[in-house]
Amino acid sequence: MWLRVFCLFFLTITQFSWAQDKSDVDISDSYFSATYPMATSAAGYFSLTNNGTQRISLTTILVDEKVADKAGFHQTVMDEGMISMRPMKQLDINAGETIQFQPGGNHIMLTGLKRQLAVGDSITVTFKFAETNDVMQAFKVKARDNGKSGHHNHSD
Ligand SMILES: [Cu+2]
Repeated sequence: MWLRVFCLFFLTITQFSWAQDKSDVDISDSYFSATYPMATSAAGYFSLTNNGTQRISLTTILVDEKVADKAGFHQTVMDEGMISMRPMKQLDINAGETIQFQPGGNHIMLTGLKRQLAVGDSITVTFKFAETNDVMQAFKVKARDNGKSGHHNHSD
């Protein structure tokens, strides 16, 4: 009995480390736009490649609760000539596919922002997938690019 418990435990640990070392998810160019002192929301961008052989689904994005109440991912859509944002519930990424979150398009949205994001800060973001392990990624804070951000503040 004890032996069996031990074996199960060991197996779990091994699988976990294996998956962590060989993550099929590669995230790069990850950053948040710097915010003004009283801002209550912030937008972040990245590109993500699925190097695995299966389609994966991004379901949840998390940040430290000291940074913001809530993180999510949004789609920018044209709605009767108006640019608006829509929360996405999940995002499928095919095997070998790279998705890009960039200004004017899809973005990570922090709401209930609790501190200013200043240039040079680093914010850790956790990506959760339906099929594979969490991926933690450092996001740098970069100066906001006012000219082409096309991003509107939320009230929620
Ligand atoms: Cu948004």
